[in-house]
Amino acid sequence: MQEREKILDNYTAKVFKNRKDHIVQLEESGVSQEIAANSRSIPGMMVNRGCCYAGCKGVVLGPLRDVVTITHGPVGCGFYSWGTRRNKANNPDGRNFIQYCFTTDMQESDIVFGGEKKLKQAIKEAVEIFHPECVLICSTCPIGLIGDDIQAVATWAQEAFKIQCVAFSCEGYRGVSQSAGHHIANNGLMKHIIGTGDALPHAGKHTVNILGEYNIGGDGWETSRVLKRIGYEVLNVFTGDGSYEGIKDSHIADLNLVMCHRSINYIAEMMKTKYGIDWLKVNCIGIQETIRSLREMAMYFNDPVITAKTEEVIADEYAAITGDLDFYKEKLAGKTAGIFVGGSRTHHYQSLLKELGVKTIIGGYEFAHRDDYEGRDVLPSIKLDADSKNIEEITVNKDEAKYRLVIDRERFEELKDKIELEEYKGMFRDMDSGTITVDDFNHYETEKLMEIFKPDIFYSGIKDKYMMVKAGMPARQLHSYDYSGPYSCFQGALNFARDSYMAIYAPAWKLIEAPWKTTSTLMGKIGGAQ
Ligand code: CFM
Repeated sequence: MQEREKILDNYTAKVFKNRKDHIVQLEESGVSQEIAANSRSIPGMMVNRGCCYAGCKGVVLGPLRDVVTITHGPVGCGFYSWGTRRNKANNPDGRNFIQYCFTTDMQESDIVFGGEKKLKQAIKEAVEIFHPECVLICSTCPIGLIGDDIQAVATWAQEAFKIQCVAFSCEGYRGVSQSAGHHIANNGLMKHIIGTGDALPHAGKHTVNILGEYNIGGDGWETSRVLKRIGYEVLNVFTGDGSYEGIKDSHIADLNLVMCHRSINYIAEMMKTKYGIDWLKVNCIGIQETIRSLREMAMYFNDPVITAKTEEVIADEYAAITGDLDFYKEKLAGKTAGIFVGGSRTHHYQSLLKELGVKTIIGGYEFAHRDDYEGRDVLPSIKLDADSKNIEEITVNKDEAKYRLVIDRERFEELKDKIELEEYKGMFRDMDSGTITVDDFNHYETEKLMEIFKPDIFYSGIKDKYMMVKAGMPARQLHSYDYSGPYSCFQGALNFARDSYMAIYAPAWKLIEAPWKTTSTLMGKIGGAQ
């Protein structure tokens, strides 16, 4: 029996029918296969997904440091999205509001009589105390159910306080996962904030935005440091350590770099249509992938000074880590890994692991779409279901005054064949035959895979991490990096190698044995005799 069948074997006919298309065992290395994705989880199954509100408020909007983001809903939603994602932010002008939790704390009576008054009061208080330039409102499930008009409240607040106020109808149930919330946040930022500034392009400089980089554990800072060394001007990071003031002028960038395709490809596409900005799919996790990304950027700009500096910085950054890295490579060679994360990282980390000599044998995403697995060329063939249609698709048009092409279209076409310009090839093409990929993985499947494959280390999330650890398997969190990081670029690769080494070689693993391995867990007598 193939490993895939072993996992599916225990399911009832109904569950089998649903799950079989979400589990793919690759037949051929480097070749994509079809997978079912972005559909409803089966009720009752312990999955690892978050909700739409989590994707909007927690992932995309939350890291903006100079806006007050108010959670309109019961206090729990605000509380659980407060500081649990390690999107670090600086405090350059004293305006870093992300350490605060702003919520309307809806009570039973507010649910019965409506919460608009309370929301207005919350905005008033936030404006009086913090004086933000912009207030964002994110609604939670009950708000959609009782029908509070948050859009009207936003319009009221703009007039009452002469600030910008944008409301996001990102109720938790809207969509099948946090992915819906990414889309809603992308739409709102595009409609109301991006491009509203009046800055002019910085002539003579190569300016870039980094999209889909949330500065977890300082990744965005490390990537920006390397880019600045080469001579790029990093205009905005979306949205890790990002700012409202900054992204208003993000339309003047020469190139958008897309790190997490899943959460932000909408903005990349819309900025292309509206302002003419090309986007390049980069991956700053792993040494070879970082080098590829930097070289492709240099090819795009085609400036001899930048090209030379790119090689110089690559050589220098690499030389600074090789000695230590060799030690970890030696220790990690031949190990195997499983990676289960959200919608991008399972792909991003495979190249780094390969460089360290670690083979990824199991992969999984919580909420990726088919294009993240199979590549963007499947986009036209993805049928929208009722859940996807529930999310607004906005159309943007060319902004005649701000539209600007940095390179001529002939060169663009030529480059498109050579580099990942406006292209994402997806995760499957970088995986080996026999590898198992699970979409919307649940606890049972994770446990079963562990049992079958027994990887040396598991890179996971918080829900599944302790399940591994209790079974005596080293696990590292790839969402929050377990208080470590950065993991991006060269120095980051070294940090990751060190953390992986420490996890696998921790002496604790030799001292523990799961109790069920040595003692019987079932006691009793057969035959009824006492
Ligand atoms: Fe993109 Fe992310 Fe991810 Fe994501 Fe996330 Fe995250 Fe993630 Mo946790 S935006 S899809 S919704 S890379 S919070 S920074 S680690 S699941 S793989």
